[in-house]
Amino acid sequence: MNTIGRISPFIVLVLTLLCSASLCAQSYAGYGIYDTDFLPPSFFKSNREKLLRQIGDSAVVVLYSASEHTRNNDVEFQFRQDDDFFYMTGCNEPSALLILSSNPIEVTDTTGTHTVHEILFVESRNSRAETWTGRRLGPYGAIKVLGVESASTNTEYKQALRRALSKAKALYIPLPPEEINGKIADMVRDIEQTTRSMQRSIEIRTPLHLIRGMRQVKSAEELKVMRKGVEISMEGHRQMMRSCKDGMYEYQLQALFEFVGKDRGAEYTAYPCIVGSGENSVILHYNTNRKQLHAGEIIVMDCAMEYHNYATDITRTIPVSGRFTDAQRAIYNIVYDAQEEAMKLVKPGVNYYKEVTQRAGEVIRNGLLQLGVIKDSADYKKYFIHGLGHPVGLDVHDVSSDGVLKEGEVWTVEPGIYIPANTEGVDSKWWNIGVRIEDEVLVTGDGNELLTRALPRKGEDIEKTMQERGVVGK
Ligand SMILES: [Mn+2]
Repeated sequence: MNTIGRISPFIVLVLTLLCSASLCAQSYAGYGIYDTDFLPPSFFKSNREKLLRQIGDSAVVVLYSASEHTRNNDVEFQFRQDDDFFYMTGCNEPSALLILSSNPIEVTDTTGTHTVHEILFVESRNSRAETWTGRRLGPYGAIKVLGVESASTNTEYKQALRRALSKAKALYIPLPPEEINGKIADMVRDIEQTTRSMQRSIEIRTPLHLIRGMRQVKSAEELKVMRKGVEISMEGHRQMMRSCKDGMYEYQLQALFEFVGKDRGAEYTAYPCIVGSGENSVILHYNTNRKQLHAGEIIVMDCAMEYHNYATDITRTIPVSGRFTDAQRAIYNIVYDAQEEAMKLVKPGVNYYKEVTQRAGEVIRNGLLQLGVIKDSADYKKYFIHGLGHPVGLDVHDVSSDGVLKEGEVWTVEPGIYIPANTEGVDSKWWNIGVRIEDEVLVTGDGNELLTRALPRKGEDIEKTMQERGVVGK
């Protein structure tokens, strides 16, 4: 009795927490949001605060969502949010606008009249429209779900903008992209006119370098989301390895990858899947994926999912038959060694585009010289024709940096060798061998962590995995 008496407040507390958590998830469902592992509102809030600190006093920032794009006639491409706008809001809706002001602005919204530094403008809720195109946050939902200080419908931004600009010396607004269209294009044009019509001179600047500077280093919360995307993409690759056989089509491997990716909850591929066999293995961004696979060929599979807006980027190269030929293995091992040697150098302070890239180039050059594929050492560049890698984040080719690595950045390391058929002076046994191995590394305090470690990468390990026929996870 006593024991129960003592435990019960604890049980009540636990039950209350559980209930509120489930109520929370349930109420978001009213806005069409069912996932419970999105980045928290505090992440986006802290990004907005960092940006406000960087723009200093008397400045206003306006950011806006991506446009919707027609695929054909009445059909639109699936909407994909603008990365910089997403990074500041967590909002995945079109026709949305964010105003940040270093001077407080007085607003009246669904929660009353108060002074704020941030207002998000979104489409109003409209049951008729939502029946066609899906549930929306609406202003109340934007405050509740995204945690912005204030929100209004996207027809009401003008007054707030005038108020914010009335005391501002500078307006930070991105230049509209060339393909801007629809409602957001009208809004951006209108903002330009409003700014010009103000009775005082306001300096117009771009905020993108500030936001992109922030985006380079990933927070622990972002890394959690990114690791999930990596985990899902690795599962997809394992499935392709286990299912690959002579006579299948490239698009069937792609279908298996995309099935696993979506089955594990990723929303989209991070880029169109590249599944290139034989003569297509030497085409860097081949993605029509229509050819039949034949034993004896090699396949470059550059496939990765996007999870909760964050990209992944992984490539594996496998033999159709399950066993590399001697020539394929020789090329594969050079690329593998180049990647190993390059990854050893990845740590804070090192210049990726110089030291790391150079090391991979040396290994490829020496390997090709040794095999007799090249005779002149400068010629290795004819076969290793792309950069060694790039940062990954919201964009698969994420915001650029000067290449000097910082703790918390995620980079790909993706050396490759591609030898097309009929390459003059190169023995025909090397023709149509394309190999790319691409992994993601996280720069840590004293080195790096290979995020894709769990996916077979050594030639022998790939062959072993290909023998495990069947369905991943079974
Ligand atoms: Mn890549």
